[in-house]
Amino acid sequence: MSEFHKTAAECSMWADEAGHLIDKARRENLELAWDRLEKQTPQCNICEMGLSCSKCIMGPCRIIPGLDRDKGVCGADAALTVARNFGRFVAGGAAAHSDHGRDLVEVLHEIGAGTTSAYQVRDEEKLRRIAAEVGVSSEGGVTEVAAALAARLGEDYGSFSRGLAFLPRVPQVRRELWDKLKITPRGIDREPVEMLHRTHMGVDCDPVSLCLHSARVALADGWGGSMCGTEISDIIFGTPKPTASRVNLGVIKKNMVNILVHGHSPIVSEMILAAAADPIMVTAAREAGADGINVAGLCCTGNELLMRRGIPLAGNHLMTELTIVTGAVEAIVADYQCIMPSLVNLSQCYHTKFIATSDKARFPGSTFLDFKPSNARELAGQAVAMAVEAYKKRDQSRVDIPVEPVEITSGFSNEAIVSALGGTPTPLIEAIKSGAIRGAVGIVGCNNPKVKQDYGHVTLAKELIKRDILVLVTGCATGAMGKAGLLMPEGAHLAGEGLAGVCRSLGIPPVLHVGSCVDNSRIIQLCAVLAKALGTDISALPVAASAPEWYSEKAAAIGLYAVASGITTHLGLPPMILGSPFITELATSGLNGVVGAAFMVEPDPIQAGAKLDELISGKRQALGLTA
Ligand code: MSK
Repeated sequence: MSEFHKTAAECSMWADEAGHLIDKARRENLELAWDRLEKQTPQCNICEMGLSCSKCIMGPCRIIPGLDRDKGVCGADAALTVARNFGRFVAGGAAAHSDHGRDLVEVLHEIGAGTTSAYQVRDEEKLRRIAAEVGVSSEGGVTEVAAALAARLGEDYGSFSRGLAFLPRVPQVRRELWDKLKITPRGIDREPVEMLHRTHMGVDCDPVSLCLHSARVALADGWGGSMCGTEISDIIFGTPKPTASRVNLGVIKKNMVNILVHGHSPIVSEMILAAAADPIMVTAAREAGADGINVAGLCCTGNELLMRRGIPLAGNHLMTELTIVTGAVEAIVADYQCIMPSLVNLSQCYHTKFIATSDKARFPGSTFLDFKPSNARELAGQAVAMAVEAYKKRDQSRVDIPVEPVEITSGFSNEAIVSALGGTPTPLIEAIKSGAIRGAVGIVGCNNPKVKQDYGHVTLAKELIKRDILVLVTGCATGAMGKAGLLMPEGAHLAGEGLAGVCRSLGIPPVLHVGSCVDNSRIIQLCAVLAKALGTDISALPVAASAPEWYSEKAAAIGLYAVASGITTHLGLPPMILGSPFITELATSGLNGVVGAAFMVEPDPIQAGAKLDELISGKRQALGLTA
């Protein structure tokens, strides 16, 4: 167990509000993720190394090199077993992001077909711009263009796409490399399905071939499914602009009906937000004794509402259970991904309604509302009405909201960043050339109860900005950065002189919130824009990515599409590959010679900051810039 492993007791040393509510849960005999982790510890070392296989019933097999068990029943050795397991892990993440993206394409299709009135195109300029970019007609009525764009992006989900619509965004030199390596993604759905095929017993038995296909799967996510999710969400719900908001448990209000939206897709959460503003609902809430209705976000659907609407963020992945423990949450409305099944039982210990809304994410014991674009408005009204009813059953003596909210700024889409720079990326390029901004790191992703909550994110960000390295943040790292004051322009006092000067002149924070986990596509797109402007490949840029507290298959897919795009990626915890020295070496070093980037595993965020600084210095020098 590393020194960064965090027990429930240690949690209170780091995040006061978390520790406070963990203590409350103890008094109320409630079990949380940290408790379950302790019960699971020590965890299976063979699984942790990626050396167990349960993909057929000749097994399950445990590969233990050196103990005369160096092969499974089928003959697969450590390298093949690790490669198969990692391939499926990445495919799970890519499938999740891409299926999310498909849901947005389908809503755009319904807008085009005129079969939904709940959703409209809010950013017509972006609709027409993206349509023109991907080669469909941008002329004509909005519904006509929406239908054509949905049809074009829908093609990318099949096997016979003419080539992913967003691939021309990738610098030519990188596309040629992918073609040479045979890892250019051919279809968003095709690559994860092919991974399931390849990892069936007796198909692809070459660990290198499987690793290359893992990269292709991840690229289909980053430049395909996730990019569709981001771009279509912007078209339907609006492209984010800098907006003020608040973060932490303090955004839950004692005298309000509190509705927390949880999951990833803005399709449901945007409707809940609209329904909560309905004067009839607000009157009902007042009649129930509340001052009104308060909507706040959790995890990435929270990031979606935060970016576009300035809706406050109550917490990230590890805070979701604790929001219920405040005793002041009337409803959690969930769509999919990163929603702990434990939330249903926990909500039953309070007056909280847990409302599931996606047919593909069912939660036994919850209330299920089968959201579709055709009924979204009506069902959102039902969900809000349930929350109002729940308020009447709230036990005010159990309410405990231990903190006041912290102010943040959000909404830094690529369009917003370029607009802040005067309409062109040139000032950013000049700042990088001059060394005022020495480079940039995208800090992405989750929390994990094995890691001190928020510590990895915040410590690494501080290490980077003090070295004049701009940080872009997505997903659950956002809450951590916000609580630490790094999402406000005033946070620039923690930055080096160069970055602080840029922040002051533009009025921006040293850490820019760029969205949810699908919105890591914004970061790779921005890197592609910079690389093209400099006439180079992405791998030459002084940039990196980091997931200091990651836990999910999606984070693995993000990390791998970043690496395959040429962006070295730091991980605070190793993936389950250490059982194969060959695969471990390939991931952490060998890939440099293949795609010009690799994974860097470093649990200590201070050390990670120093290593990323060294990487960025090297890239700068190779470009002929001062280190
Ligand atoms: S929600 S994937 S815990 S960022 Fe996107 Fe947060 Fe990670 Fe889920």
